[in-house]
Amino acid sequence: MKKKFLKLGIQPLANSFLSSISKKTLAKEFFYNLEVSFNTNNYLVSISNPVNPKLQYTDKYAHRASESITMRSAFKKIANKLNKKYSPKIVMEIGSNDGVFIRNFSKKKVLAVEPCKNLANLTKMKYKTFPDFWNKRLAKKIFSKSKKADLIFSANTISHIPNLKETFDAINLSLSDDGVMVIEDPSLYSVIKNNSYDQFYDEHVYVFSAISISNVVKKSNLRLFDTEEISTHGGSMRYYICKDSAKYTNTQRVNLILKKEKTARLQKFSTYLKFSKRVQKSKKNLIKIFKSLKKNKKNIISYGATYKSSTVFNYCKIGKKFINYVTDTTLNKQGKFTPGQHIPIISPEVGMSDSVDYAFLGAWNFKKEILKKEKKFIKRGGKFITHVPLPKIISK
Ligand code: JHZ
Repeated sequence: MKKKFLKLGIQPLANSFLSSISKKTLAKEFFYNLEVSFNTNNYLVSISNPVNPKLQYTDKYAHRASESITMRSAFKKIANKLNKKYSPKIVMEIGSNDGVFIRNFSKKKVLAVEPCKNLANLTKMKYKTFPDFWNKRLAKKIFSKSKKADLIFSANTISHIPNLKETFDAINLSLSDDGVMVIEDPSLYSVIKNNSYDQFYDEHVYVFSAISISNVVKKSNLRLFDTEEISTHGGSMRYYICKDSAKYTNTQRVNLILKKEKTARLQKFSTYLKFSKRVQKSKKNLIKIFKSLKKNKKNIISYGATYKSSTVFNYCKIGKKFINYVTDTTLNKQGKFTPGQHIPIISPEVGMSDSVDYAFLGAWNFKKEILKKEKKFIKRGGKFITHVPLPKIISK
């Protein structure tokens, strides 16, 4: 049974960066009600009313996974590690984005799946790229009895696909007998611990735990045999999955993670009700910070036009009254307006000017990288605001 525990209000699609704020464009902006539920049967946490993926993964997809040094080096590291560990002959990535992971493999090994046509166009010249949604139909088109994948990788994508049974059945069709699937997604443990409610937006249909992933893959005759806690995106988990009959024995790490999640009571509905209360408090306190800074006539901007910050701004109703503009390094976000609140997005080169007093960390998950980059801003007295784990001004 699915039980609702969090209401994040009326929200736009997090990828719907607007090219203009004319009446005509605004009239077409799509909104939905963002609520989050807990399934008491398999312990999955999901948004209650997923949006049609065809509205989300269009040829105007803005996010470029290679935009941060942190992610470029994280993908390089895991690609090399998996290559060494499994020596795969065929590697497939589901949700290959701009190719930041596959670029670490020789092109003859790689198959890429990417439904956003503008992104698929970025890799198709070099890598065999399927501009399509991942499902059984596509798996049957790519693979056959004699052709299977030894390694399937998917970062920040499986959590975006509403039909998990279809997704993992398609994985079972595609993996070789001892093939391995590796998934990375933000971890529920971190979201609960950090009060990072902004990990919920239309694209994050699920925020997984090892407990829920292990339950879900079983239904497709697959097995979670290893896990790794990783620091990307504010705390993620890497799941290693194989066929039931594959040679891998379950590692001690899986048992320890499952135990850790149970100790954190991720299998109990009461945990989510408490989280929901903390989220409401976080909203109140963040608004308080913005109001008091504005009262003192401070110039506030936001740093990183993240999908996550779309949830924060629309839930807390933080708009142009508080934030002058948002800076982002992604070229195709610059010159546009944020979803819902319609705050202009500009380049950091122009935006990080001397008039800025405070910058909200929309990309709080890259805090370390950003603080290192913005030494000049900090030196002249500029300060960052964050809401994770609690709303506060970062003084150092
Ligand atoms: P970042 C997107 O979410 C959408 P977002 C998606 N659904 C998902 O799951 C995650 O990615 C993985 C900019 N930036 O990665 C670049 C700077 O401007 O936190 C990006 O636009 N300056 C697929 O958007 C954004 O911030 C910088 O110095 O929540 C970061 O987006 C740095 C480091 C980043 O994901």
